[in-house]
Amino acid sequence: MSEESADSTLTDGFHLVVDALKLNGIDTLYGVAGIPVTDLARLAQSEGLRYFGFRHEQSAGFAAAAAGFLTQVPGVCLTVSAPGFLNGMVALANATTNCFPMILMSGSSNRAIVDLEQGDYEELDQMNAAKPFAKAAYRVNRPEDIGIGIARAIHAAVSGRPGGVYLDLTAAALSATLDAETGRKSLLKVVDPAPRQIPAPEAITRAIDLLGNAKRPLIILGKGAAYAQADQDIRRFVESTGIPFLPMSMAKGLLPDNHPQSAATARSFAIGQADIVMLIGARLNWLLSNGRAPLWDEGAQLVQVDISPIEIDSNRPIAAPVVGDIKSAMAAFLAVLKPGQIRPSAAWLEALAQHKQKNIQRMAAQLSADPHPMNFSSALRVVRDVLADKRDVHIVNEGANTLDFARNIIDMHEPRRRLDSGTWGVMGIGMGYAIATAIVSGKPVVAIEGDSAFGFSGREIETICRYKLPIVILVFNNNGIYRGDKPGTTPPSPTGFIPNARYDRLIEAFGGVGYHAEDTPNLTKALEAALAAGHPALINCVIDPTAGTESGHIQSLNPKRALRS
Ligand code: ADP
Ligand code: TZD
Ligand code: MG
Repeated sequence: MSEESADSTLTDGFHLVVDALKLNGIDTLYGVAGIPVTDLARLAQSEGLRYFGFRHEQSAGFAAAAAGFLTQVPGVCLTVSAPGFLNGMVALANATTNCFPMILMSGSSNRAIVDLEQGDYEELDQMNAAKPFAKAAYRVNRPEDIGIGIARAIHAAVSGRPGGVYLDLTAAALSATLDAETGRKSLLKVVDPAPRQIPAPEAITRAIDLLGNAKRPLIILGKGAAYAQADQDIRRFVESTGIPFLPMSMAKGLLPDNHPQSAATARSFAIGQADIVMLIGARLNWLLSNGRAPLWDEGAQLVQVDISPIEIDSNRPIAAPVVGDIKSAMAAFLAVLKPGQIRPSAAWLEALAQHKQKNIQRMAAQLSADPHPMNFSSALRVVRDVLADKRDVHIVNEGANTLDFARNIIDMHEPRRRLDSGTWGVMGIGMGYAIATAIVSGKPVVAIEGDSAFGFSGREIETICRYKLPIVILVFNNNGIYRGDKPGTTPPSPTGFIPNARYDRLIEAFGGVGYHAEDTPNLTKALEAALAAGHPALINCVIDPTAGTESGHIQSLNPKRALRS
């Protein structure tokens, strides 16, 4: 029960929301204030919750989603009605797509008017608009239902496959009063919101038997494995079986990228040649070529460890499904695994080692070049080297070439230190993810951003400066989307921006420190200085506009005109 209403015999919807969140250990809100939730944000703050006010709801929502991924507690985003709600919806849909737990809580207008479409201020049937994009959507119409509404939202967000949940808070319910004692009794503290889902023992045996027959086994770790926080057991399983592993981008660091069993530098070879592949918290979606040839051997057999039973057989047959939560599943594997039961063949390990060696040498040549202006490899080599001994630094990464090169060049050594565009390949997560990561971890964050990608959430540099967060933004400025090599044409090219823009000057408007780096020595100096200072900083990193490729590494997904005019 909040201070203000402690002596009174009445409470209201605003107080009940805050009390329900506190009761359930939710201590942070990310949002944009306005009718009808301003008082909710203010009250939350005065009641000891942390409230982070953003400049756009999409970034606030992305922040909530990132916080959910990092902590397993749903991140909560607070927005106003109709347009504010819709601005937050991209983040909610993205959270659902990425299996991140978050709750989008929006105030909504007068139900009687909205439902007859009579034209209320910010009128929209938000709950129904949210449904197709959310794991669940609920509406609270009465103050006495707030406790249940928040409990249901928490359960839905974190149980089973995590996702985004919409909670509609009508203005009437927020401002309605209720007897304080009745209100207190209406609140509930959820018990075991993400219950363990222990896989069936026969599923574990089936998977181990299959892996025991493998000559060329491979483990693919996805961001579900990172989310599950089963770091020790995953590492123990990988190391005790000796199976080579590949991390998906956000699973990098679950085992260090320089681990001898990492097959990341021989990715296509490893996937193409493996006879049995074990997926742990990774879907066979486009990021894994849907499990199809030519990347995959159609004859390979699969083990899939996933919490969602309907993920199994989604793209190709899974010979050994293990449905359960990854923490329980890995513990179960380790409990029954006998020494030497699974043993990759020496020929397989040797072939992988040779491929790795070849690819590492090829990459080394690219990485050692120091062209002027910088290209993606040379600039990222600087970032890699500066971060080499700073393992607490978290990375956020978006763009096309900027994403693809950084994912490969920057090694991760700790779990959940890298967040990126994820399953949708969405641009705009940058500042929201960086802000939440800095808040949740209390550690420095380096956001490696394409210049286009940065533009989607760049307005949040004011937010970063306002909260004095230790975030260093690197804008890889190549004058455009993918590449900006046709400057000054009229009309401007669909992918080109104003050439040689000085993004570093933007952050200076808000008291942050801007750096302009045209070569590798200056980039090294700027990044070292920015990290040492621990203040908000933006480094405008000049990249050769001809260096990138259209669509980065996924050019094959870009349809081309069949007919040339
Ligand atoms: P990536 O993009 O890294 O390949 P995906 O997002 O495609 O990863 O896959 C993540 C998978 O992890 C989803 O299928 C999801 O159901 C699953 N998952 C999420 N959390 C857990 C968990 N705690 N236990 C088991 N599976 C999980
Ligand atoms: N809008 C949204 C929300 N997401 C998207 N992915 C896109 C548009 C399309 N898109 C990409 O897929 S990558 C990209 C866009 C606009 C930007 C690439 O340019 P960049 O990176 O400057 O960020 P590089 O390093 O120049 O390739
Ligand atoms: Mg660019």
